[in-house]
Amino acid sequence: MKYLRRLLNVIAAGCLVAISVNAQNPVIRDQFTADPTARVFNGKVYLYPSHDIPAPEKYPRKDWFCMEDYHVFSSSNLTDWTDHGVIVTQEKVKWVNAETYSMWAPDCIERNGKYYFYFPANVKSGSGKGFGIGVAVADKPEGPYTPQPEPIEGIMGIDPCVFIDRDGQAYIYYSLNRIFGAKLKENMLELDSKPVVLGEFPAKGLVEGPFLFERKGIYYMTYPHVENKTERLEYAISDNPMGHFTYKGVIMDESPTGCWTNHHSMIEYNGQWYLFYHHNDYSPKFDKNRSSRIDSLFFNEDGTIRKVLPTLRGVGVTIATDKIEIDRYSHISQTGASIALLDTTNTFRGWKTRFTGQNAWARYNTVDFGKKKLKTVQVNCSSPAGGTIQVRLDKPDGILLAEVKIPAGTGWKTTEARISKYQKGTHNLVVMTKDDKPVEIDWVKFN
Ligand code: FUB
Repeated sequence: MKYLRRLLNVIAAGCLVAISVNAQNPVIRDQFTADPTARVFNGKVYLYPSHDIPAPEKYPRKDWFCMEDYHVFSSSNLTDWTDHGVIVTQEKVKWVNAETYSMWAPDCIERNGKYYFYFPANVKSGSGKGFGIGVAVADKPEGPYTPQPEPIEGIMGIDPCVFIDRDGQAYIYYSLNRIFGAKLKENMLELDSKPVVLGEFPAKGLVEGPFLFERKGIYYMTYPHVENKTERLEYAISDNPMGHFTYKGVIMDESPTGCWTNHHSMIEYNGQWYLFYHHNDYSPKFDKNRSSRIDSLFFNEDGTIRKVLPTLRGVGVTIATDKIEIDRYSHISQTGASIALLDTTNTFRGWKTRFTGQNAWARYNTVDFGKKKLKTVQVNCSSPAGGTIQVRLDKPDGILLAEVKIPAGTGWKTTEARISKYQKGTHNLVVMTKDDKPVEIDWVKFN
């Protein structure tokens, strides 16, 4: 029996490694992934999110966060993500109170070829209400990770962020309503200074999820903060990793749809900066089940950060011969175009684009049409009255690639049409209605 269970585990782990999940936003599409910390290791991007799950029967707090383990994902193009499976689970960490499902926002950092994964969780001893921060160590970014037997001594708090300065000094930041900072010893497992409150951050409106990075000699302390109703992302800068920090502004406004938390990280990858953050895309009615998103981040000449507008399109290049989900649009027409979930009972099935008027359009940026001539386009759609869709390049009045007459009827059908004019290279794709017959589209694909 034991052998059989072990065999099944091995097979399950193998399956996880093989799963490659598509972008765009949200980037991980088969499970909830909150609090995304991204790191670049060995030329690849590794994503260490926390893992929201629907509350199991034995967990009484149905209206609260519920998290029992962590996965790690990797990508070299920010578009295709590989799930490396579970790296740390509450059941296997001695000091964690596994009744609380409290494996909150983590971080990971490399030092001297070892990878240190930091995670907060409710400790077993004491009142059972306090959070400690644990460390698990691995030889590779994707693990296997071995948790330390005890949390870091001297810290009670959540949302660790670890930073190694150019001089080799490591720092840990975390929060407990305020932001704390301390030095870490070379072993990355123990404090090298007493944690202090970085007092320049707001004392009102929960401040959590600190993320510190350095760029061109400026230390950026970035953090979610509730100024009005929900968390927005703000930042402050300093010439020292322990401050004093000067407030500079808002990086991302409060969620337009009311997701209470936002938690983020930033990386530079292949010369471009990216903001990783979360939103309750797959759980519109319960904002404790969140999903990771990515959008590009830009700096002004003076080092200040430009505000990021959250998008559904996200980042990365989409290959024309893949299924292009235009519901993750870059822009849509002001009237006649919208999106909806494909299946409200299984939100992970994703979304569809709805067109309800003539000349309604959705533009999906950065599609790579490759070097070879593509001959046909397929549209997976449904149109009770049989509408006609135009597929164009770059803009609504751009080159007409194909016209697709959709047969009248209910249910999803894939209709194919020949491409009349074709251009190679990377373009924006526009899908639009020729008439006013309602059409729903799941995906578009070139062959
Ligand atoms: O995911 C649980 C908690 O919600 C995180 O630790 C916070 O940053 C917030 O995102």
